[in-house]
Amino acid sequence: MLDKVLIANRGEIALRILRACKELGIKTVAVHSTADKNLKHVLLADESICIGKASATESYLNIPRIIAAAEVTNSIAIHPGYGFLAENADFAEAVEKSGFIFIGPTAETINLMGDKVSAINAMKKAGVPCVPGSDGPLTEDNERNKTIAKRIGYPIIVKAAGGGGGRGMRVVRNEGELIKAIETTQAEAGAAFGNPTVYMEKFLENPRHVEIQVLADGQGNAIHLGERDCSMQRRHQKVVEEAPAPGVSEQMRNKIGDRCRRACIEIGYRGAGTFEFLYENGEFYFIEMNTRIQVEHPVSEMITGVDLIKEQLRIAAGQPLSIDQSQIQIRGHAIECRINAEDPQTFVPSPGKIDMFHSPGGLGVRWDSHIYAGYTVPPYYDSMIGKLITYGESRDEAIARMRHALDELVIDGIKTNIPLQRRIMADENFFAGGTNIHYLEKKLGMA
Ligand code: MV4
Repeated sequence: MLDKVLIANRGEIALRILRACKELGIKTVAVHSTADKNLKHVLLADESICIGKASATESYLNIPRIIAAAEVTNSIAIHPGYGFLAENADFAEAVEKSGFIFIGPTAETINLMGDKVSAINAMKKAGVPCVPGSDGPLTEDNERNKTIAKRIGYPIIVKAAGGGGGRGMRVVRNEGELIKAIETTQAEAGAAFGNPTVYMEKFLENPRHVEIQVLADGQGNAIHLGERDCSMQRRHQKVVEEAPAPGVSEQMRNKIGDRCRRACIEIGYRGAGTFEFLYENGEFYFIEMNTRIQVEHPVSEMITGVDLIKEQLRIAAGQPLSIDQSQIQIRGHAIECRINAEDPQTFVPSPGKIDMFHSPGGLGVRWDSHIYAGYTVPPYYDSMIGKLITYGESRDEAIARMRHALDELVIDGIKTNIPLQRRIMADENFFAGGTNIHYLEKKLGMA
């Protein structure tokens, strides 16, 4: 096993990684900004190092400082968590070049998936179903672009190859808007990502966001852990996630899961990963792959019993996968509500001191959070302060447990989105299951 792991992140995921390390007998190093010296995982880690000022660019995004911290602590490996440097190929490369293990895929794989055009090409080649599209970058040839759009059929969507996660996209509903839209998206993409490359896809009007979790050891073995439905979102920020996805049959799961599993083997994928799909009329359409552990990984853990962070650590230590696909059984249902320090009406962040805190509990209730009474939520980072996850034998049982767990959860002193989560858990359409990516914004009167 790895002797010592440096955790290059903060908040709940840093604590989640620390707990997995402790279970495996791995020593832990916390790196933190000046604003984060009182983080729970910093206090629990074997060693901790302040790496810079509060601003993320000076600390959690500061590659030389993080590598220097790994050097002075004799760390073996670096876990990037999610966000920050987790999908930064230059970081993965710098980590490996400095003689440490990057807990994730190779820099080459991160680059392949970071470019959405090359990611789609790789997946299409590996037999993963994709959205009908341009099958490559658009060129200066406007007649060619019009022909591609006509073949696909309007509406189409122009996307930046360097984008992803909702940045750099434009819907086009007829040929008259096409050329202008391509040029604008190219210009924006060049400025935002330093890469003006754009591509085209059929625009799906009312899809759900369903993603497949995978684990691969880079030694020829890969498994899938079923799907998650992440359709309950606002402005590309997920609010509620669940597993399995309502309405996805075991047969469909096995079919799409097997395609993802095989694709991992074909591209030599290593680590935890997620295949993002749009799901419409019972069909899966690949859009992007995430090469990191994701915020919503706990719902997959709850329905499979697999500890995804421990698996990441074992894979990084060079161990082959300890489980094969036949040992993965989907059982029950899990829901995750993201708890944010924000105004539940305006969504404006609400940092500050938590003066009272009561955590929920009981059978099937999991609370992944670093907060405590007396903790001050800093204003510099993401507003997510915890994740409430409930498990039940059925979806109804998981929802019932979530409703009561939200009632038990008390966070006073700052505003939180707990009232919004209670509204969602009381929503009849959420209860019915299978709402699409536009549902929450419509409910909130945004769309
Ligand atoms: C799409 C789409 C419809 N059709 N692609 C937004 C985030 C990025 N990961 C991909 N996105 C979309 N791609 C086609 N061909 C609609 C979206 C989309 C979306 C996707 C997932 C979750 C929330 C979303 C919200 C708006 C648009």
